[in-house]
Amino acid sequence: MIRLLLLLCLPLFTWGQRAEITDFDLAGDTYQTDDNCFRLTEERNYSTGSIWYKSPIDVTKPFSIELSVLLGCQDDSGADGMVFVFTGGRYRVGYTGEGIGFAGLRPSVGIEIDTWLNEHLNDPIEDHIAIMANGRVGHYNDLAGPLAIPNIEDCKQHHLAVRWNPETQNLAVAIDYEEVISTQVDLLNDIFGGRPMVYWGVTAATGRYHNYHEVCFDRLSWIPTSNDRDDILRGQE
Ligand SMILES: [Ca+2]
Ligand SMILES: [Ca+2]
Repeated sequence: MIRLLLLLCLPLFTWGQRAEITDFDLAGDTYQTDDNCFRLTEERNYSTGSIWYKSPIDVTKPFSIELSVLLGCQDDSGADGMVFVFTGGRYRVGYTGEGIGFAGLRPSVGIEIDTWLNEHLNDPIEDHIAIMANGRVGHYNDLAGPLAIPNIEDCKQHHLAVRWNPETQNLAVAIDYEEVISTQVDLLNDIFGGRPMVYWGVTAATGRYHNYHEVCFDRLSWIPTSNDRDDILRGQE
């Protein structure tokens, strides 16, 4: 029986590359909760944390990064959210609180999952997702969104997939295996000034209201073999 289970698991590990705890730099309040999870913020005001993959990725190649996020258990009073970030500089983080560790960070692209209404940032009243450029957290120049999503502060892990296809310049995001938002953007030239190697990470922050925020890893892949590449591109059709 165990052999059968191992055989069933094998395709997962031949498709992608599993993240290890030592592959990440931790910043702020972040700590490891078990072998594959990081807690980025605690349930207290003005907590902030981030994780950063130590090696840069190449935006001239397709990749798919899959992980799980947990945005806490408090719906009405929970804040502020998380941002999946691509950035040109290592060890840099943006403003916290309503900036969720992304505000002011450039060059960058952020996929924001925002759980707190900040009226001056033009936030929708609902939890929402947006793809934003260069640390601009006000929803005035988004690459895509903001789009309302169902309450995500539900104490549950949600699968998050970020897929990039450099041929079509499509950056797509799926939550719980459903694509929720995408944009066409020339990451290489319009965002990162022709420099293909960028860093990625996840940031979270609280302000005058709070939730805990966690990231767990399933698998990731950014140096695909030819088969992986076909899989990634097929996943974007
Ligand atoms: Ca907000
Ligand atoms: Ca909510």
